[in-house]
Amino acid sequence: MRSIGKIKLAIVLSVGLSIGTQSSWAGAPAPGCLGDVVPNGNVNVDDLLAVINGWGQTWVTHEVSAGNTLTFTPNAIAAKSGDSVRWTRKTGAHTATSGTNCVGDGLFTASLNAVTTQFTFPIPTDFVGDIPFFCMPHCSFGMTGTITVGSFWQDVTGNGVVNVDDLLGVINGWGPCG
Ligand SMILES: [Ca+2]
Ligand SMILES: [Cu+2]
Repeated sequence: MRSIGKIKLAIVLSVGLSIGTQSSWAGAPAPGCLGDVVPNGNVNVDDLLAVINGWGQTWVTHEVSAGNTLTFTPNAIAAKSGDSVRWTRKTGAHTATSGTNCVGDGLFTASLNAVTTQFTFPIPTDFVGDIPFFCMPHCSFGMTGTITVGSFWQDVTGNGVVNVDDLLGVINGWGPCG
């Protein structure tokens, strides 16, 4: 996509080199502040650059297997808002159950056995934080894991891909929030 490349180059050139280091991801955008990708209450060139840096990223599905070693593999999953996590039973009978200290929190629970071999959990698009999970029969043996969910605010339009729509979303929201 040479035109996209030109757009990106043009934007980078037009904003010049006066931009300092990108702000850290300190919190969520203000409600109703479309385009505040780097959440600071103001839609500006920082947000434009964040969208450009995230260009082409999409929602993805993270694969986790459950096996007779009484472990989830991997047991630490780095995901982003809107991604999915799919558990696949390799051997034995397990569950994928959200919660901590072997106590379910009601977000999800599913059997993983010879009959039901897979379960997919779509991470809510507005969720950021940790989602701990465990296997009910084997939790006391340490069969646990954690999904660490980072923000995907570069996807301004919330449709699962960072593209020109998100660039336009930032431009349309330009200026102070609220
Ligand atoms: Ca988008
Ligand atoms: Cu298990």
